[in-house]
Amino acid sequence: MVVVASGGGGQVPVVDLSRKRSQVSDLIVKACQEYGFFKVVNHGVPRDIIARMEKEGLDFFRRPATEKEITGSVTPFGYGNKNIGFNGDVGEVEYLLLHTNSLSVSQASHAISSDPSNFSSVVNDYIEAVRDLACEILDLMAEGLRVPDKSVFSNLIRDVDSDSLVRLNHYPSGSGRDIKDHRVRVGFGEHSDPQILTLLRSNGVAGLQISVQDGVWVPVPPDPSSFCVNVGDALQALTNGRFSSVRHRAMTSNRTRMSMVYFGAPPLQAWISPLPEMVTAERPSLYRPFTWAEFKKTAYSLRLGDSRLEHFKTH
Ligand code: GA4
Repeated sequence: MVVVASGGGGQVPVVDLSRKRSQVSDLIVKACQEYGFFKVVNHGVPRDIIARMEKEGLDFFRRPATEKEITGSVTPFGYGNKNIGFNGDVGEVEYLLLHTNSLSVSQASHAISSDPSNFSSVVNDYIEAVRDLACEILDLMAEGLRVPDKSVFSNLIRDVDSDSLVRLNHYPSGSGRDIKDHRVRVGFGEHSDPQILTLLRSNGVAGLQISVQDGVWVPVPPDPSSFCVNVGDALQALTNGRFSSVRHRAMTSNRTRMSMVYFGAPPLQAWISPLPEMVTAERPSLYRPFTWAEFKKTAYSLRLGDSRLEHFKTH
């Protein structure tokens, strides 16, 4: 693992997926234990698939506000502006949030694009490519953790009923006045992702920050050729706390940033509980079993920055 110094003096782990498999899996486990976050390079997602998805996103956000608002009618998925979740969280961000199942993508594409069949095929290609990458990373994690069934994590997000999402976040550049005002510079406030694994790709504009310890924010240097990988709450529970879901946030700047984020999630009815191999007499189960549906319901009843796993602790 190469640890790269970031602009702000902090460091983020970088994993080169073209290296020897056993080394890669050990480095991934180390990064997930220490940070819950790493960057992958040489990930194999074709550049044209990323570029086509980026173009669809930019074309959409460039449209007049009134046209974009109409897309909001595909609720709970569709266009959002500033409002995040349903409990009063706001940020300097507009976004498109889509479920990854192909029926959902196809339905949304009619509201989002003037060429729905092209939009669907671009989005489906992107989803398939990042899902494959997420599954590969999850298999490497299982191998590094020496879990006998190396597909134990990836099976959850490969399931046809997986509740995975894809999100395009567009952070407009702030005006000079905004930049001096710290309160309006938060694009997407501090939180952890509820799902299993998140893969984020952004354009070459800085903004993403990860929390390495309470109150210490490390900027992640922008790198459009890599993917950022976040451990989500569900993976923290599955690993009985060996991996920690990373708290992160996005800040705006004087340049427009767009990120494309895939959230790998289990099916709604799937049970999440610490894997037996992760539970020992010295390290008893930290979390009670819960279904993904139950966890999601809790997540949506709380604020963005709240800790959701707290509600599922055994003691
Ligand atoms: C954070 C990760 C994903 O973007 C998301 C977000 C969701 C939303 O924007 O609707 C949530 C947020 C996210 C966590 C807590 C709840 C749900 C907003 C919110 C206050 C789509 C997700 O799955 O959880």
